[in-house]
Amino acid sequence: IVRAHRKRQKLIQHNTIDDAAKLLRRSRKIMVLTGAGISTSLGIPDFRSKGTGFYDKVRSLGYSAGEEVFDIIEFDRDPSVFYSLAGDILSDLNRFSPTHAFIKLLQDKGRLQTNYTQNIDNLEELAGIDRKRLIQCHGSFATASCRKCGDRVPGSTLFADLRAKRVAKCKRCEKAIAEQAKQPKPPPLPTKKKPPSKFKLRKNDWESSSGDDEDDNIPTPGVMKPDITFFHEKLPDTFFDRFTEQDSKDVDLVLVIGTSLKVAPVSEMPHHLPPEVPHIFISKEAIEHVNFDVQLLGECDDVCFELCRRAGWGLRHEMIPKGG
Ligand code: CNA
Repeated sequence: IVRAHRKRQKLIQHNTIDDAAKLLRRSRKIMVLTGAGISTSLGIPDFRSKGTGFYDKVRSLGYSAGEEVFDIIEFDRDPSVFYSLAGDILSDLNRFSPTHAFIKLLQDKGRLQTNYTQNIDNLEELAGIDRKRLIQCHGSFATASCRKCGDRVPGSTLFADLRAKRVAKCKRCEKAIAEQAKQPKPPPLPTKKKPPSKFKLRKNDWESSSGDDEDDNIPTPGVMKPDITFFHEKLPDTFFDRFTEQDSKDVDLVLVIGTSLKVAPVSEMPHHLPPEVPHIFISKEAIEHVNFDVQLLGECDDVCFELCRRAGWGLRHEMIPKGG
């Protein structure tokens, strides 16, 4: 569904926070599309906010673009770049924001159709969003897999390495290598001089890169990668299946919260919904490439709290920062 941005046609004349609260109250199948902005109040930086965003930090360290850190081709070439920086957006927090609580409230009221999140912090799950109503469009840090043998482990087993900026190696590969080393070595074959090879074999990315032919035979463990979707990787099938087969035809309100809506194909979703479905945008910065019926600009925790108040719903959750 990637295609050039086409502005959504605005058919409905709604534009105030009270209009938004009314839309909330009358809707039963709400699609919530979230981004990194819903977790910044917890201290997890987003990507693109000026000054505080992760991409500015990456650029200040000399990388030309933040996207490099999350590019699968770059990762397979040199995983140390990702491991030296990704700890900054890692969260093993035991709390979630009032905006997460707001989405859970919609679920409790039987109004949440689906929460499509671009976030990888897995805090929706902590907030109690039902797995059946949650699509983690870009995966999450909850699990991790070996790039060589595919072994999947809980993501938290990588956290110490991520924090220490150390590339995490696959334990299963390491075990297999150790087992192999214990096997008795076969007697040496009678030496027959190999004719010099014209071509050097292409090395597996994760094999020794010393350049010494002998070392090519030494097995090395694979590198672990959190199961987050990198640039040049495909989004999970559940994203396309649920959206095209169900939600694009069957939602009555769209809430887009805390995202710059710059990453396709998620950024294209509003254009694939019927024009009569109202769209509400809640974020700190306005965006111009999509026509929203209502744009509510500010801290999303405050806006969600106020929306609930005007809808007559109590959002009971500690404001972050406290007292905010
Ligand atoms: P982004 O491009 O960094 O945009 C975030 C948007 O949220 C910006 O426009 C901000 O103005 C806005 N914003 C920031 N804080 C707040 C706030 N407190 N209240 C309201 N608005 C706020 O990030 P996107 O999510 O649009 O981009 C998608 C990327 C970001 C995904 O691939 C994620 O994996 C990735 N990401 C996720 C996390 C996380 O999981 N917490 C953190 C950093 C990046």
